[in-house]
Amino acid sequence: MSRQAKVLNVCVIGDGAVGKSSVVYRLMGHVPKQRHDPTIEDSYVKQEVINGEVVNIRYMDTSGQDEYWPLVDVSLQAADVVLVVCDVERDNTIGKAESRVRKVANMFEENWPLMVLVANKSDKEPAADAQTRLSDIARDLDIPIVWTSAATGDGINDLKERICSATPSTLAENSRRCCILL
Ligand SMILES: Nc1nc2c(ncn2[C@@H]2O[C@H](COP(=O)(O)OP(=O)(O)OP(=O)(O)O)[C@@H](O)[C@H]2O)c(=O)[nH]1
Ligand SMILES: [Mg+2]
Repeated sequence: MSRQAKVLNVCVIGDGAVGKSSVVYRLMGHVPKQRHDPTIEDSYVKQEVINGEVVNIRYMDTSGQDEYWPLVDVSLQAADVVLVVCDVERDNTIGKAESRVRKVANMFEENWPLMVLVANKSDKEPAADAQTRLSDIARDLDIPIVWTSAATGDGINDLKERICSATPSTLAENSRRCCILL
């Protein structure tokens, strides 16, 4: 009997132009485009072997614009992992990341998905106090923080390791169908 494939749903949220799509491209093993092409909603699947098991990691890339929050909300409902991305160069995106982390924490009450604060654009000069503020948020909410640069690829392997430490909760569509042999 074949093993059932599992799906690990990873929802990527954060303010506009912080680099969500670029981080997803890197996680997919591609080099991101430099041009900013605002996302409404995209989804990509990459197969990984986690603890000897094949897992389909589904990256749900979302919009940074508040008007699309209802779409983000739907993606979040299915998430095993939530990446909350900010741009370390833009101070306001750090504050927005904090409010998004709190929003997700409230949505899930006790059963939080694995949340990771992604401090992106680490190749740039961070805003004053960015490091302290991000560390405070991560400590207050007891979530890990990973510094990344989607531009250079720095930190992407660390992020992938964090993602792969989560437990997939869904079975792949085909695996849900069962066949009974009589
Ligand atoms: N220097 C630098 N630029 C980056 C990095 N990540 C993304 N960018 C640039 O930032 C801009 C926005 O990147 P996107 O990945 O499109 O940002 P996004 O968060 O998906 O944007 P929306 O979909 O509009 O919310 C692009 O010009 C990217 O090339 C990074 O780590 N370093
Ligand atoms: Mg995008």
